Amino acid sequence: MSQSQANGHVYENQGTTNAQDAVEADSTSHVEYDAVVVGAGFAGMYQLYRLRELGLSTRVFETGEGVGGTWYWNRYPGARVDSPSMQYSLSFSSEMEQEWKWSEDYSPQADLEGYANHVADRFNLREHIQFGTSVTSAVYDEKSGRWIIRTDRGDWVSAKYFITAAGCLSATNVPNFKGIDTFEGQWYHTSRWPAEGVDLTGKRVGIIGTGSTGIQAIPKLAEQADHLYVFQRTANYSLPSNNKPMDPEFERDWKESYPVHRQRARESVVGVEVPAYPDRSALSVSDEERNEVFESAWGNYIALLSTFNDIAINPESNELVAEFVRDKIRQKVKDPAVAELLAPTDHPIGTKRICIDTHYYETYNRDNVTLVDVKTNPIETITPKGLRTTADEFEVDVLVFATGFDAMTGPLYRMGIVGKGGLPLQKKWEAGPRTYLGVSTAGFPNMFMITGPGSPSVLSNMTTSIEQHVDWITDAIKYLQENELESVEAKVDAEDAWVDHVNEVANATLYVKANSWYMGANIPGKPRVFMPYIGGVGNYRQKCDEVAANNYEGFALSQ
Ligand code: NA7
Repeated sequence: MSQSQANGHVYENQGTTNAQDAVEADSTSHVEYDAVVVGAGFAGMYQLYRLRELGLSTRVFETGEGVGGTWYWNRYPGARVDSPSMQYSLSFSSEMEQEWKWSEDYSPQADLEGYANHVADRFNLREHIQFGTSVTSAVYDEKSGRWIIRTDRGDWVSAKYFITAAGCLSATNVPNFKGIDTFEGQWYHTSRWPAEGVDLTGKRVGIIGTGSTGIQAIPKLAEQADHLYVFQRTANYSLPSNNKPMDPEFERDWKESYPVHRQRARESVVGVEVPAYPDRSALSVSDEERNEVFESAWGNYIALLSTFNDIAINPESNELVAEFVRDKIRQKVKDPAVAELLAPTDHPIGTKRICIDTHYYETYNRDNVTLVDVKTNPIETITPKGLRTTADEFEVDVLVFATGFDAMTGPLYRMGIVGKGGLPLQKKWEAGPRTYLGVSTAGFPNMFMITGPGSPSVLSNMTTSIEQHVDWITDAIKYLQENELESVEAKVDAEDAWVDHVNEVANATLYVKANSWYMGANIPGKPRVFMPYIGGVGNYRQKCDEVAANNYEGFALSQ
C-alpha cells in the first residue's frame, strides 16, 4: 500500500460505477460466494466463524497481511487497549475464554495481536481470508440480487450477503498540511507504524496530536528521542490507567464466573461490567463528600464518570469532575504554565473519548520534552527541516502524526459501496449517516454493517458490541435461509424513526457540544452529526432482539 493510500483523505472509489458496468467491464471469471466480509479483525473473524457454522461459503478480504484489525495496524509505541483485558475479548467460546491468559490488566498491542492470531488458528479461519487485498467497490446488482465486489488485485467476486467489518477507526487521517511533501526526514501516522519499529535514538521528534493515541505514545517516544516536541491543539482529559500485571487470583475468580460477568456487560450501558450508577446528582452532596467519591474512583475512568447520575447531562455536575481532573494535572506537572496548557477547558469531560495513560502528564517534567501550543499559534507549514508555526520554527528528524481517523463512515466510503439505483452510500449519507439500528441502511439489501453508525459501537467495549452484532446478523441470515427469503432491507420509515431516536438521545447529552470525531468534527467538510448510538448497550440489544422476535419488524423481506 502506498503512503497516500494508507493515509490522508483519499476519497477515490466512491462507487460511481453501476452494477452492470461492474459485471460487463470485466469478462474474467469470478467466484460466487454466499457471503463476503470485509476486514479480519475480531468482527470479521467472528462473523466468518458464525457463517461457516451456517454452512455458507464465505470470503473475507483484509487489507493487512495478518489478522487483528486495529491491533494489526496500531503498532505505535505505547499502543494499548482502554478496556479491561478480561472484558476486551471474545466470549463465544468458553473453552477459549478459559484457556487464554492475559498478562496485564490493560493489554498492549502485541498481546492483542497475539490473541487475534490465536483466534484465527484455533478456529482454522485463515484459509477463508484473502490478505493484502482491499475492496475497491461493492455494487448491488439488482438483476441478480447479488453484490459485485472488486478488489485492488483486479479481481472480482459476487456474493448474496455483503458484510462490512472494517472497524470504526481504520481510515487514517493525515491533515492536509502545506509542505508535507518537502519534509526531508521520516514521517509516520501512528496507525501505520512500521512492524519493525522505528529507532528514535538521538533523534529530534515532533508529534502532532494529543488524543488517546498521542497520550499513549508521548511517554514512550520521550524515553527514546533526544528531544520530543509535542504539538498540541486541544488538551484532552486523561486519567491514569493504573495498569499492572494480571493478578492470578483476580483472573481465577473472574474465569470462575465468566458467564455472569459477560451477561452483566451485555446488559450494561457501555458493554463493560461496571458498578451501577448511584441515583443522585453530583450537586446533591457536600464538596467534601463529592471529593471523597471522586478520589475513590480515581484511576478507574469508567467509575469516575459513573460516580453520579448527571455527569453526562448536567454542565454544572460535569464541571465539578472536570475541575477535579484539572487539579490532578496541576499536581503532576511541575511548570504551572505547562500544566494550565494541559488542563482541558474547551469541552465537558467525557464528551470526547476519555484517554487513559501511563505517566502522560509526568512526561512533561522531563528536560527533553517541549509542549508547543498550536491552538494559539497554528502550524503554518511543514518545512524540509521540520515545522513552522505562526510563532516559531522547529527542526525535527522525525514527524509523528497522531492525528486520528475519518471515523465510522470513512472506512465504509473507502470501499465504494453502491446500492439500488446506482446510489453510492456516500451520496445517500451526504448529510450524515442514516441507518436502521446501525446495522443496515435502506436501499442496500442484504448488506450488514458490524458496529455501523447508529449503533453503540465506539461508545462501548467493542468486543461486546461486535459479538452482539455478529450474532444478530447471523440470526437474520439464518431466518432468510430457513424461510426461503431472498433479501432483507431496512424500510425507509423504520430508518427515519431510528435516526430521529439516535439524534434525540444524543441531543439530550453534553456530547454534542464537543468538536469530537464522534461528531465528525475532526474532518473538514464532514457533516456535524453525532454518529454512534448513546442509548446504552443493554437497551440497544433489547431493541435489536425485539425487532428480530417480531419477524424483523422495520425490514422488508422479499422472496
Ligand atoms: P483523535 O482522538 O481524533 O486525536 C487526534 C489528535 O490530532 C487531536 O489531538 C487533534 O487535535 C489532533 N489534530 C488533528 N488534526 C490536527 C491539525 N491539523 N493540527 C493540529 N492537531 C491536529 O485520534 P486518536 O488516534 O488519538 O484516537 C482515536 C481513538 O482511538 C480514541 O478515541 C480511542 O477510541 C482509540 P484537535 O482535538 O482536533 O484539536
